[in-house]
Formats: sequence, C-alpha cells, structure tokens
Amino acid sequence: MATERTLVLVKPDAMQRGLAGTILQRLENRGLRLIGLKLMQVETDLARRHYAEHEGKPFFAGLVEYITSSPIIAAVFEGDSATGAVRNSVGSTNPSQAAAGTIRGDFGLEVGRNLVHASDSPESGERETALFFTPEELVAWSRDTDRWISEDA
Ligand code: D4T
Repeated sequence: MATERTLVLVKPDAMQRGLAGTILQRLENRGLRLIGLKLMQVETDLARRHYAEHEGKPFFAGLVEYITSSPIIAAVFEGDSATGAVRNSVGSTNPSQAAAGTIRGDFGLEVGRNLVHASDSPESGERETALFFTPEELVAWSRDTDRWISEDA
C-alpha cells in the first residue's frame, strides 16, 4: 500500500459547534498519523484557490463565504491509503445522505454545512497540503504504535 498525505479542514461550522476535537480524534483513532496542524482564518484568496475547480458553479460564492466565515483547523494526515480512509470516515458530500457512523452522517444535515473537507485524491492531497502548509510546517515522525497499525511499519 502507498503512503499518502491528505488535507483535512475542520470547517467553520464544526469549529463554532465545538466539534474539532471529535473530528480529529475520529481520524487519529483510525491510525492515521498527524503530520501538520494549524488554527487559521482562511482569507478569500486562499479559499478561491482551494476551491478553484468549483469556480463558476452556482454554489461557489457561498462556499467561499462559508469557509472564510470563522477560523478553521487545517490538518495533514499521513498513512497507507490515507485519502480513501479519510473520505470514508468523512462520508458523502451531502450530510443528509451520508452514512451513519461517518462524521457528516453523525453531525450534519446540509451540504452547505458539511463540517469537514477531505482531499479527493492523493494528487489533490499534495496540492492542497502545499496551499495550507510550508514544507517546514510538516513534521516527519514515527510512532511506536505504527507496527501495530501497519504490517509494513
Ligand atoms: P469538500 O471539498 O468540502 O471536502 O467536499 P467534497 O469533496 O465532499 O465535495 P465537492 O468537492 O464536490 O464539493 C466541495 C464543497 O462544495 C459544497 N457544495 C457542493 C455545495 O455547497 N453545493 C453543492 O451542490 C455541491 C456539489 C460542499 C462541498
């Protein structure tokens, strides 16, 4: 299995609702390794670049307004097949259709308040990580528990 990096954003609604710890804990509990973490206010320019693929869509302006409306936490998780694992834990884009047991399925109701962002491919994970973190802000480390999480560690 390939080690991947994936960017997670704890969005403004999750921050306002005090769900940041719960969301990060769920991902940490899976065995993914946290290698970058910051609390930040996203400015409009960064929001537009992060969501560039959605420019021109009817929900784009609302999306930029939402992600810049309150501080967020940006996190980078690393692990075997991290992208798919995080997406599965996050659940479907629209929380009303997300499976119970996922973050969106357990805590959300609407697509415009879907609590968390997760990179949709390893390539997006690299691109988005570089938008939110400098290389110096990422920490390479190993854990004593890694061999209990991955056969290859
Ligand atoms: P993000 O990027 O926030 O992790 O969400 P997803 O990867 O699950 O979904 P996405 O890229 O298709 O959508 C990005 C973002 O736009 C919002 N959105 C999306 C919306 O407000 N209305 C819509 O109709 C769609 C498709 C929600 C997530």
